[in-house]
Amino acid sequence: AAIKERYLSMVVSSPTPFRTKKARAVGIPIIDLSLERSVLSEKIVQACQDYGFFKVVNHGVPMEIIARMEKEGSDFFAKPASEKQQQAGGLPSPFGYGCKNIGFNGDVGELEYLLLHTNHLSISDISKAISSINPTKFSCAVNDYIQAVRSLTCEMLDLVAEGLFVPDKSVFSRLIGDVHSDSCFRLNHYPPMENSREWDPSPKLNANTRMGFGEHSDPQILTILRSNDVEGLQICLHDGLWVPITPDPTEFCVFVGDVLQAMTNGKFVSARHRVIVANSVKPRMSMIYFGAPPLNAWISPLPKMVSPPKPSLYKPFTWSEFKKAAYSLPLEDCRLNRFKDS
Ligand code: GA4
Repeated sequence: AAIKERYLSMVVSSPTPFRTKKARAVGIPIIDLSLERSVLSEKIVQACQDYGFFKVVNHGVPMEIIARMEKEGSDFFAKPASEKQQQAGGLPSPFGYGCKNIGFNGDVGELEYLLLHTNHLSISDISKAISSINPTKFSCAVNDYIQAVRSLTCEMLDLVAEGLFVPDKSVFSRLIGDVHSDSCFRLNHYPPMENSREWDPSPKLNANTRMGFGEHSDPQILTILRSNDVEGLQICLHDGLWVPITPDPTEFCVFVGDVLQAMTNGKFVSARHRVIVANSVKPRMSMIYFGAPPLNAWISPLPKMVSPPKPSLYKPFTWSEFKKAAYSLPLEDCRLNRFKDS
């Protein structure tokens, strides 16, 4: 009881950015995708509304596809820094290999990453850069993984449309399934603190944690994240409380992005999240698919989500316009506020 009380007082009294509470205690939804469709659509909509975030189990993505992608990712990050930089550092910005720098506005984190556009051409380009001996091994792993998570994303978006009783059931998934979709894929690698001398680390947040990836929401429609078993991900609840998400390599984490917030006229709010690297011996690695519209797609609140008591919150914008704004602003900016309807 004494420990519990101390824990609770910590939760309540620490300054806002570091107030955290265990995910189980706040009921972060874990949704079983093998459930019946009508139950599922209701659960997903509820989770998107309450948290902008949920986890899925029984998702149907073969473990073999996930494991192959994970192996390619860790093999890449195990290479010497100079090699990673040389092989994938020079690809068209913002894609390719990056280390610590996030975006173009001075944001930094304790991580290295590989950011790829999901079109076949750019994947085959990066694969050739990474391995001249066997370029198809990497591209096959990425293409198989992307194909599997894309269809999972489309399925979940159709369920969202059903749960919202939107007449056009593929209004969201069509944007991601489009051949010109601007979706991207990212591998994030957070080295353990033991390597920190080699890494010239940024100041510690406290005794043994560092900011891996600072607070932000994802600009796209829906994000699907899978990580190894190393912790670090936290999400922010609507009341400002930060919740650590227990890592589970068999599950996927799903985040509502800014575009889905706009299309649902604010019924869903994009999930603010961050990664805090703790003193682990093992690196955290996450593989993240960001489902996005084509660059020229117009985004606006769906007619079904707008009514006299709920007037349109956002003015129409193209994904290209929104993306440009996102890249011109700091990572933590609430960029949708700049697209408010007056
Ligand atoms: C967050 C989600 C994706 O990782 C990403 C990120 C992008 C980048 O790292 O290049 C951004 C960031 C993300 C949001 C605001 C802008 C763009 C860095 C940044 C400061 C690839 C994306 O699409 O937006």
